[in-house]
Amino acid sequence: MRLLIIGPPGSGKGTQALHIARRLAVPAISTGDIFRANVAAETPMGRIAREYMEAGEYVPDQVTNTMVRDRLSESDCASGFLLDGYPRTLQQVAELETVLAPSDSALDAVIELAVDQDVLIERLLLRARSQGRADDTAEVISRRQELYTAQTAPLTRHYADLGLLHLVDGNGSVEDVAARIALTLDQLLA
Ligand code: B4P
Repeated sequence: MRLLIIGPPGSGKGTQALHIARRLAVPAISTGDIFRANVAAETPMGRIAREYMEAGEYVPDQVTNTMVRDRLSESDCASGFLLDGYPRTLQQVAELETVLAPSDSALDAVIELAVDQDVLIERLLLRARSQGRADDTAEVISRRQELYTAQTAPLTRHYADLGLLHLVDGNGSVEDVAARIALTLDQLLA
């Protein structure tokens, strides 16, 4: 299966992506995680990504698209994948469609996590205290949310029009949300 998981910062994408990938035996590919690994290793890409991430801005499409294209060409993605945090812009949507077109491997589904605003903030501030991620300050969280609303939320309309979108309530515990996603996966696999 070829899946996307989409949702605002703090919606639990990365957390749930691991559950889904384990169940479907596909790689979970998080663009945020790949960028953070490159920032930590101080690669040329990491040096570019760092300034955008720390400001809560999106890393430029060209950089992100090249990275995802390379990752999807690896052999473990041949029979499926779960993309977490990509695409985030309409330009990335178009790029993903171009990447998948030659292999005739369209997406199977897009899972959107919907979470109340106060819950999102609470989770990210909690993570800021426990993990100290550079982009989890109140100011940067607010910018990330603003960008999500302006640039990423509109993508859900595109996937709804294609009949691919599955909206899941992302409020509640990790286990509650995982159980709701499992029901959606059951329907997709039936
Ligand atoms: P991401 O790493 O994708 O950051 P995120 O949106 O906060 O998602 P994340 O997966 O970390 O958090 P989650 O909601 O699972 O991106 C970081 C940055 O990278 C972006 O701002 C951007 O600069 C750059 N970037 C990434 N992809 C890009 C792209 N395609 N184009 C351009 N730039 C890109 O979880 C948040 C917290 O909530 C966690 O601590 C988790 O433990 C907790 N949590 C989750 N579910 C919970 C639950 N049910 N109950 C309680 N806590 C829960």
